Amino acid sequence: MSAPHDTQTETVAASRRDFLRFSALGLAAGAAVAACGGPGNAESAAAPAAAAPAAGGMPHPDTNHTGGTIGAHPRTPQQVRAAADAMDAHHEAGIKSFPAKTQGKGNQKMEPRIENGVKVFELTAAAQKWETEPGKFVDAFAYNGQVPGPQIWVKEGERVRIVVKNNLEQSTAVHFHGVEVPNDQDGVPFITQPPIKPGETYTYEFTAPNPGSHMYHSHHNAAEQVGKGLLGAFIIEPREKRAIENVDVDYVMIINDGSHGYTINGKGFPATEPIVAKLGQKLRVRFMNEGMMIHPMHLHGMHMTVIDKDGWPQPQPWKCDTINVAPGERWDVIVNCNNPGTWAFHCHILPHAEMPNGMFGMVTALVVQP
Ligand SMILES: [Cu+2]
Repeated sequence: MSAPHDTQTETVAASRRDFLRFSALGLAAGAAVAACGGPGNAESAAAPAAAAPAAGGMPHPDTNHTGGTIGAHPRTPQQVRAAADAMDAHHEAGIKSFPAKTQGKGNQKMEPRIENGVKVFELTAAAQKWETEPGKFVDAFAYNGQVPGPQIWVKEGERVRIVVKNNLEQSTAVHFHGVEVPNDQDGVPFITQPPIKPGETYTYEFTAPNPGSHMYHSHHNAAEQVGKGLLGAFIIEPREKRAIENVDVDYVMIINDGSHGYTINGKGFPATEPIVAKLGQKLRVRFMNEGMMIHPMHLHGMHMTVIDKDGWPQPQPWKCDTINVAPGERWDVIVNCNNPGTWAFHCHILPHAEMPNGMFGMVTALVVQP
């Protein structure tokens, strides 16, 4: 993960300065937070920038986050309390700013154009800036201005055409991951097609085959292109749904870990999007990993019932509260939202989710409204 860390050097340095500044304020700052810890307090309102999560940022060597002693100089109980309060203030500010506003929203369902009974989707790949968390703009490659690209939904047996315009300054191609297309539609340059050169347009067409939660992504210079955002959900609905698929909320959760850091649907906490359901509703989560690492996704408060792997029904649904999603995998789970409250929902590789400055990266929440 050296690349994401490098891009965040400035953020880490800024957070460190802020942290030290908070520490210098000592008990006064801590007392202020404690005294007005309600939703509207000034610390929280001012804090999102200060709390900018420092992905991978390690504690300053002079800053003892564990509450112990540094070298030969034991700290007074007041100093220990002040340091704890300063750390807690960062954590609290991050949580209170969730869901934080950022520019751009990816993973939005795309409406096709119908031409002679064919569902036509147009994708344009282009470079742009993308705000992953408040104030953090990264270099992105986006389909139609979105990271992840727009969701494509079709039904099993439908004729589908995908028209891809390449506005990048490098060649690209689109692979339909998990979709059992004819060989010449598989989107791998020099194996099944020539690369789509800068400025060119290329058309894919096939009949939607095996149903399930699939993906589309670049298959050219993919570590860079997919890491920067050339990816999206490609969902083929079955001709006939199983009873267990009748849900109230259907949510696509795409995780990634390239040059944008640890993201859920293109954003890092606190800019991630909460999933909202009402008490008693059924939620389907379609996990998709477009990154290069495994991410064990863990839901608090309720279990998940796993129904599909890579779009294929499991021999029998099975239960868990943590599902390991490896690169390229899709797992579909059902959650019976029977426990009201706001529940943390995060990757359980903890350096992908929580550090001394608070939660960041692959963290969101399931909100079950009473
Ligand atoms: Cu992870």
